[in-house]
Amino acid sequence: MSNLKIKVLVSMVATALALTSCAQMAEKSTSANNSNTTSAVNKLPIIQAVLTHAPNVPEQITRNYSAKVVVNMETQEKIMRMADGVDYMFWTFGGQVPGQFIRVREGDEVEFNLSNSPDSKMPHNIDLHAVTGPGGGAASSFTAPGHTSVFSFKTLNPGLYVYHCATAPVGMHIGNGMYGLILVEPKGGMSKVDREYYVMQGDFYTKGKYGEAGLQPFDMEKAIKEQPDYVVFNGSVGALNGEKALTAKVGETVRLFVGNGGPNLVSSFHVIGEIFDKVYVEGGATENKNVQTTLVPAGGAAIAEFKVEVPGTFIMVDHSIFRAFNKGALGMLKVTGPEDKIIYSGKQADKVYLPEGSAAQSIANKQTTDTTKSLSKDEQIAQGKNVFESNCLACHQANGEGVPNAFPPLAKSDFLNADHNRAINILLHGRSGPITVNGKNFDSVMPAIALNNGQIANVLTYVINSFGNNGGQVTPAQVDKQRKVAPVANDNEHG
Ligand code: HEC
Ligand SMILES: [Cu+2]
Repeated sequence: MSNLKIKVLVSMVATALALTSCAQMAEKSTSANNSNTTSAVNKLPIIQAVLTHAPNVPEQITRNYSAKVVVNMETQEKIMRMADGVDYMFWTFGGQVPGQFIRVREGDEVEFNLSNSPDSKMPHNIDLHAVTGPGGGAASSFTAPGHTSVFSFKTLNPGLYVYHCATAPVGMHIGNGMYGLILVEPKGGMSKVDREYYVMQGDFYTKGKYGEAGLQPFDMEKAIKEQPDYVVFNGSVGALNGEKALTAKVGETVRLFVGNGGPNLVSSFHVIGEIFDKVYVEGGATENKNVQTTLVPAGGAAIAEFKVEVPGTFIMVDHSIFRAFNKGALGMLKVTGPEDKIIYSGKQADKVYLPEGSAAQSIANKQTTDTTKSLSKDEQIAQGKNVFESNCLACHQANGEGVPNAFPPLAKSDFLNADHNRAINILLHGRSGPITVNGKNFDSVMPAIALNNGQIANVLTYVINSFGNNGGQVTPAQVDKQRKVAPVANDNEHG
């Protein structure tokens, strides 16, 4: 009996489809005047969309005619890295967060094929903000695991748009990473630039606190309270750091397609040391000029363009700044090329300024429960590199070379290599006062940095195995032991 029912249904659907296509044909042939009507349904050339994973963006569109663009996308639920030692079951468009970047042209007809992986546990759909129609496509694209839905839309408005899953509970689908960007280029095209990148922010809510190791489940209560543990670019802490940093050369113009999936937070997107020459506000047609920080709404976007004039590492942040340094909303753009001392001189002088009574400042250093499972030395080095880049690089510099008269070198540091426990104590408690490193005198302040035992062990293991240092290993147990010893006021004179 159920078989019969299905057959009846199928024939009904087929009839309905036939009816619509007839209607479409009739409509098209009348509107197409006396031109060829035979292929009226499919007059547009068919193009298979090239989709890219962040931070990459598909090539700029050069054609000057409309096309039927076929997009194939698969929703996948996947355990991936959230931070070092922290995993999360992400729900994705295309297997990564954010979802694949789609690039089409104003006036195109987009045929969207949304497949839901047979391995999925949940149904998913897609709401594209570039769609004019109910739910932005959501109702027509509701797709059970192991199925494919097809719907089409015409791109009426150019701009940069967010797409996201809109299956109930919507907040949870978005909160697990189901969002991405679709760019509808205006008919006239976009100006040529040297580099284009895709950066998308999202906030995440986990049962464990920031950095707590293991597979972390989604926390609905924190999500409702809008208290994320992680705020990240491109799906994980450090996704745009170190070797994964964006790159450019001096003199080039960079265009960032910036999105914000939310689900909750609004982003104050800023690149430290750069000014956006041009911002397409909210991803629309309005151009703002000379912008320091641009607001990217949850479920919104912005296009930021700037020429890079000097070399260096430019840090991208959500300028709600605790999110950047404590929750992960920090990425990097590395610019190489010749310096321009007129545009930026570099440090010209450094004089010690220590007002009366000043001492090492301590950043709230609550001992976080250390859940780091025991790592191999190589794993420690790999994770320590990330700790270094977000906590030490700013002062001690990218290759540990330090800054003359201000920050002592960690490269080939006789001070560091002589005594690892002393270095542990510096990280635990900070340090101020005179210090001699490699024969050079320094007299400054290093604040204590809120790191847990594992992070301190990893960063020191990384440093002593890098920058020409003598090698070795620092374990979390060793750090724990030092933590329990009362801080020593100043320990630079003995080795
Ligand atoms: C805000 C700037 C700043 C940051 C961030 C910082 N340091 Fe330091 N660090 C200093 C200063 C300044 C000194 C010297 C303090 C003094 O004069 O007594 C120092 C000293 C040291 C020393 C001992 C001297 C040497 O060169 O061997 C070590 C080791 C060290 N820092 C490691 C680190 C590590 C690892 C990190 C990251 C987890 C870090 N520091 C983050 C400023 C900083
Ligand atoms: Cu979904």
